Amino acid sequence: MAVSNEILKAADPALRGSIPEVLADAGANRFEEEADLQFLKFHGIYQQDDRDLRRTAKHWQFMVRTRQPGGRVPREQFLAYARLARRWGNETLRVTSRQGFQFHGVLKAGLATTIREINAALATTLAACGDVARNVMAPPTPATTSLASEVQADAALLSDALLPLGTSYHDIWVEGVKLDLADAPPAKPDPLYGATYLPRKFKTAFAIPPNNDTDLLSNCLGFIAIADPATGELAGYNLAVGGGLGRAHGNQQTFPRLADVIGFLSRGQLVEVGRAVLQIHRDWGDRTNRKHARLKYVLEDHGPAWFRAELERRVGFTLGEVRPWEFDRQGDAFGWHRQQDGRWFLGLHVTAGRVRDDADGGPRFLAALEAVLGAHPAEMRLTASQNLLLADVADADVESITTILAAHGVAVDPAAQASGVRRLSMACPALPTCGLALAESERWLPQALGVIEGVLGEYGLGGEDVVVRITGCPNGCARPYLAEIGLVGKAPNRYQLWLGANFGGTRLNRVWLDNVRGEDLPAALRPVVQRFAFERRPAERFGDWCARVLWPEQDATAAALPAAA
Ligand code: SRM
Ligand code: SF4
Repeated sequence: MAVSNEILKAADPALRGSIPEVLADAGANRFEEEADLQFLKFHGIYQQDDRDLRRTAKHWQFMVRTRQPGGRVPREQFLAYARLARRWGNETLRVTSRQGFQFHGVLKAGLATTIREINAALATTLAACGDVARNVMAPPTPATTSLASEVQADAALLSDALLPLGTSYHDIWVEGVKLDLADAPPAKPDPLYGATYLPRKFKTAFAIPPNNDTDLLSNCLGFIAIADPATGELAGYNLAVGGGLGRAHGNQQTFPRLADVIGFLSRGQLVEVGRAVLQIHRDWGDRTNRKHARLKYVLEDHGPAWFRAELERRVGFTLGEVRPWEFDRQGDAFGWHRQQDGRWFLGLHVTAGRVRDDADGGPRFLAALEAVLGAHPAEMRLTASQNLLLADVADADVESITTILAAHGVAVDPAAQASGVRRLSMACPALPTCGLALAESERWLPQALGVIEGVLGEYGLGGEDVVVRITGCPNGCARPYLAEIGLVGKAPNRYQLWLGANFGGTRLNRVWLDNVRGEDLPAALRPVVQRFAFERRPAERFGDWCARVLWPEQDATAAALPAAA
């Protein structure tokens, strides 16, 4: 039996519901119809309430998510976002784990203006959420290899090619509220998605080996850039399909899964292959059970060989065999670096992605970025690890930017920005905005990292880089299952402790302890950190040691690379 989301989409393929009327009703502070709440997601909007204030009354507000292919945010766009966050949001902008921005705390009175002005800044929130292809991720670091700009261009091309066209987004948010629905164009099935869109969300990423800075294998669709060994030019991509991390506590039918790498394609085949993979999800995804509806379960149920044959049948050509590739690292570049074109870029760590002005005398990050981009031509780029870069900076501007940042309490030297553990960390928003949060995440992150650094320090591992990621529930929005230490919320102040993913993002971690109270985290970590300190091989990372020693039945080396189909 189709689940209710399927019935709602089928009944109104334009995804309009009564959104225009509720928007026009100044007396309404929220949407009440289930159809509206679901359709808003396709428009990049979530209705939320402030969970800190729930005991008194529900304080309705909205989260708005932008779509930034490859994490690119032109200067004028950022300045518009900052103005909107100050005027209509909670005066923060949040860099997401998929290289987008989120506004939190937007009241209904400001919702239409916020979305209209985001579009006026030549950005969109369309398809930032919902059962469609989400923001396409790509390595944001400017030209550290000759492939970087071509991969960025391909990500933008594919992002456009995967956008839904048939929704009422532009009618409602860009052209203005239409009250007379009789005037609205008749709903036509979307040319790519059909009438009922996808069974579930669909995620795409690019990466350039050996740096897996987009956690490529956790995506439904992934393109691993392959350079021609003779020329160094971009030859094409290895195709990865069927990754995904979301799971539910106590439901063994749900699990994190890494993508299978099933073939090689040329750049010219990119759009056709991308659209065909999306349509396999559309046609084969399980529409009867949203917990089993992601593309990863199609791969799990039918296997990579079946998938490749189905894909080749649809596109009418054969994929090449998988070319050699290896991911051995992740992470962003911090501090000032030269670009290949001679200009500069600056990598800045943002704790849990939250760009804000600290009210207690800490860094005024939002104001700093407004001042820098107000005065200097530079492009902002968001990273998949919730950090940001300022790119394309001229020689002459480096000193002035450094000075402006310092005046706002923002350091540029990597070590002064944050410790290695902190720079690699991520946390999802969780409380108070996320309606699905079971435990704190973003707000607990600084304290939890302090605890972890303290335990590392006790065993002489003070300078050790360990990837720590926290989420407030098992959905896995900060990709905790690809962390060396993952903490996954179970209940208030209670977390599962996952250990043992690798630094290249090619091996998932496993549950080590199921129910750790926040204050018991040091005691939970000490035994493993102590053994690691004494037993590690030279230069062995914490995650690799955990996989080798805690789960000896699993061959950590073999598991590190997904098999070709
Ligand atoms: Fe997520 C739902 C935040 C990346 C898996 N995610 C949500 C919602 C919208 C909660 C809800 O449904 O009510 C969260 C909004 C919280 C808030 O207050 O802002 C939310 N997800 C986020 C962000 C902002 C987390 C972050 O720390 O940055 C990320 C936005 C990315 C973007 O710009 O598009 C975000 N979410 C992810 C990722 C990581 C990724 O995609 O690389 C995952 C795991 C990968 C995956 O999809 O498998 C992820 N989010 C989920 C799931 C579980 C999906 C599943 O297959 O089970 C949900 C719940 C759902 O869809 O039902 C969810
Ligand atoms: Fe919310 Fe869970 Fe995602 Fe965190 S992981 S933002 S708690 S859905």
